[in-house]
Amino acid sequence: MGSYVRTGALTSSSKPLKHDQELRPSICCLCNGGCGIKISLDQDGKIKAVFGDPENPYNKGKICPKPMEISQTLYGPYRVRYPMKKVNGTFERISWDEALDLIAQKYNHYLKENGSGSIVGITSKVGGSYSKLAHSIFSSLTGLVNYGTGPICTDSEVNVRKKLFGDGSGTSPLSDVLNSKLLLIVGNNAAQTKAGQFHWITEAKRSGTRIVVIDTRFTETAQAADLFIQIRPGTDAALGMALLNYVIKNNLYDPTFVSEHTNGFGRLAQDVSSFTTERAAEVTGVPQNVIERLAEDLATLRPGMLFEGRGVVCVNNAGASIWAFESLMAILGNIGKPGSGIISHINNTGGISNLIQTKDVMKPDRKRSSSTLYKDMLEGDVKMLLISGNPCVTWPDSARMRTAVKGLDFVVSHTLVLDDSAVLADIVLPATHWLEEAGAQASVHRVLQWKNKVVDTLGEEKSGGDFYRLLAERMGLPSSYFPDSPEAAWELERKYNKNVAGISRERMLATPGGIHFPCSEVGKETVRLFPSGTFKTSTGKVELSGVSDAPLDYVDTTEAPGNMGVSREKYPYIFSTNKVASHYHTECQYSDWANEMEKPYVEIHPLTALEIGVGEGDQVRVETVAGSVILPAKITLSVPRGFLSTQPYFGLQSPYGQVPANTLFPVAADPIGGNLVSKNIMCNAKAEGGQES
Ligand SMILES: Nc1nc2c(c(=O)[nH]1)N[C@H]1C(S)=C(S)[C@@H](COP(=O)(O)OP(=O)(O)OC[C@H]3O[C@@H](n4cnc5c(=O)[nH]c(N)nc54)[C@H](O)[C@@H]3O)O[C@H]1N2
Ligand SMILES: Nc1nc2c(c(=O)[nH]1)N[C@H]1C(S)=C(S)[C@@H](COP(=O)(O)OP(=O)(O)OC[C@H]3O[C@@H](n4cnc5c(=O)[nH]c(N)nc54)[C@H](O)[C@@H]3O)O[C@H]1N2
Ligand code: SF4
Ligand SMILES: [Mo]
Repeated sequence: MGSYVRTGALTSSSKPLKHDQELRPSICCLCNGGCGIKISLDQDGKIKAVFGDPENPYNKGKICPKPMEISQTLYGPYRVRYPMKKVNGTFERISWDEALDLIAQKYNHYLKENGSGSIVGITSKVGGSYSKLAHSIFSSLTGLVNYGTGPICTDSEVNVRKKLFGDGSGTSPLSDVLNSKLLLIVGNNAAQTKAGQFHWITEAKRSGTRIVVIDTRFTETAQAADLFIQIRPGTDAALGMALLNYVIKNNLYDPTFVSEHTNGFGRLAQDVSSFTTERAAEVTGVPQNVIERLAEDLATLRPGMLFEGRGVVCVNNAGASIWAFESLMAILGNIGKPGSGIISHINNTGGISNLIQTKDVMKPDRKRSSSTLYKDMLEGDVKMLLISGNPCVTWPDSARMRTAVKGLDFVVSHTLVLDDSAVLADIVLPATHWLEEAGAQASVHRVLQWKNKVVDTLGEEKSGGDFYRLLAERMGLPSSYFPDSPEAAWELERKYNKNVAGISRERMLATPGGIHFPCSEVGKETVRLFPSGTFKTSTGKVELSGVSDAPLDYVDTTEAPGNMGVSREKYPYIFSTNKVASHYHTECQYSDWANEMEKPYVEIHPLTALEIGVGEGDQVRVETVAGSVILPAKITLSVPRGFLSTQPYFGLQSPYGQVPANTLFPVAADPIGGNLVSKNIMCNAKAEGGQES
């Protein structure tokens, strides 16, 4: 049996758990790791223990603590169990019928009076494949413009990759690292953020793959690497450009791949030509010989793979970093072959097309960027908001987001818990948890696995699949488009999304680990993209210079959006955010176990702590142009001097009553990729209640 975690504490009367056939198999849906889990229930049908599924070829019985922690979210006091309406500032229980009638009436009213653009969805956590499909049908019928996790998680990598390769997905499964000679991990702490799947990286290392980690912090992933490169915050593009320049100048690239499968090599070479390793060493703080050795290793240790994370994607110069590192992989010929390519957290299987007849499609009458959304909410252009996710904590400038949401005419939150965003809603609807909804789940291995429903709901929770269908019915929309079960939804998805047409539920269930997508018909799985060297760009080639009209260039983080024009005297430090193994965004903070392992704190270098006069555990006030938060200090040598980092997900409604860390981030977007910035902002730090720094 693999790892397991037991819900109740052991007592003297505890009997060993029976590992019998009553264990229910499912797939963990938290971090896109796709770990196989097995769940044992007590006589009330509640989760008693969660085991890693040893038969699952991807996690091989391993799991992290999070799937167990969420059992406390499921049954805890924060869980929303029935629909509620805010009356004079307090929530009152209402029926689903009343809630749906009211939402349908308001929706139709704003559609008619203010147009489809007056209604917006911030729906990053809409549910599993059943709910996602219903949400997408509903959006087509109503012209609803949604903001998913794109602006706060993946936009920059998707947009840059689309321009380079014609497809925004990662090209290769994580499991391919076993075929690789070198794995370059940039701004990604997989040991904590794909913990149940991290064994692929340690196994690869044992079998000879060289593991290189580039991070600003000495992370758990860095500790497992052959080489850790500690880089100054926000300078990755400079390193990537110097690696390109060195590889090109010394003819270390793959000339056949470049001539047959790429365009724009000459311009790329020109763009990076002044970026010597010497100059990059000055900018990044990485010694010149380390940069040159890395370039040589990348050239000799082929095939090689790249695994980027939020440390390069959610920053204000993300586009240039991703462009540099991914084109570096391309010119080395590290695409399409076993053990090569780009591993990504993204698990998008593509959308449906042609399901809705043209006469029923409503085109959105307005579109806005994620940055202009704030202004349009504050100025009254947006009237109504549908939330599933927690934007008042997870989007930048939390205070401004909160004010914007509060000021809207009508807000609906479909949610698991009464979080910082849900408390501001007019109507709160109870959502099913992923353990309460079946569906197909995609993972970092580019596979789809069928996730069984494991537990029944205890209240009146409904999935997004049911909610959007019922709402469409009430609104008088053609509701026959909607499937009425996860199984029916998947059949419909297969009919209208060719990427998954060959992947039936039965095949997923019969194949441990699931089926690689895209798979247009049985037997046509795609383990990694572009095996024939034909790309999805209009030319069929990698467009090395096609990412932007402007040349590939390095802009220092302190001069990029969000930090541009900010006084270095007033804000001398850099503030960032990072995830930790025991917490998953909003979902785990309601668990005592998670909180026992990790509480909010800010990592700070001993010399910086000395400079501002704080000791371990003392309160630190961090200030930026956007706002200020107070956090206890964790003094550690793992962060560079002048750099502070905290976990991003705690909110005022969490057990800590913590002002969200995103209060510190102004709304600023990476100009090339479009991601909103959630790392590397200039800040000041002081001892709270102590002397001025
Ligand atoms: N500063 C900073 N900000 C960040 C990050 C960072 O590193 N630093 N990380 C960013 C990243 S990578 C991401 S992905 C985002 C995450 O941002 P969000 O997606 O907004 O975050 P979550 O906290 O996961 O959203 C959880 C809420 O969704 C609801 N929910 C969960 N499951 C379901 C469901 O199945 N159905 C419905 N209807 N509701 C559900 C829960 O009730 C919960 O309150 O945050 C981003 N924000
Ligand atoms: N435990 C846990 N796991 C998760 C999640 C979670 O909330 N908790 N969320 C899931 C989601 S939605 C996502 S998107 C993934 C994200 O997974 P990761 O990308 O691993 O997440 P982060 O911790 O946000 O950022 C990774 C690293 O970037 C580093 N970093 C910050 N600034 C820079 C920089 O300028 N340069 C470089 N090179 N590094 C920098 C940070 O120190 C951090 O170690 O994790 C998923 N897994
Ligand atoms: S590593 Fe990710 S998928 Fe695996 S158990 Fe942990 S949260 Fe779930
Ligand atoms: Mo994310």
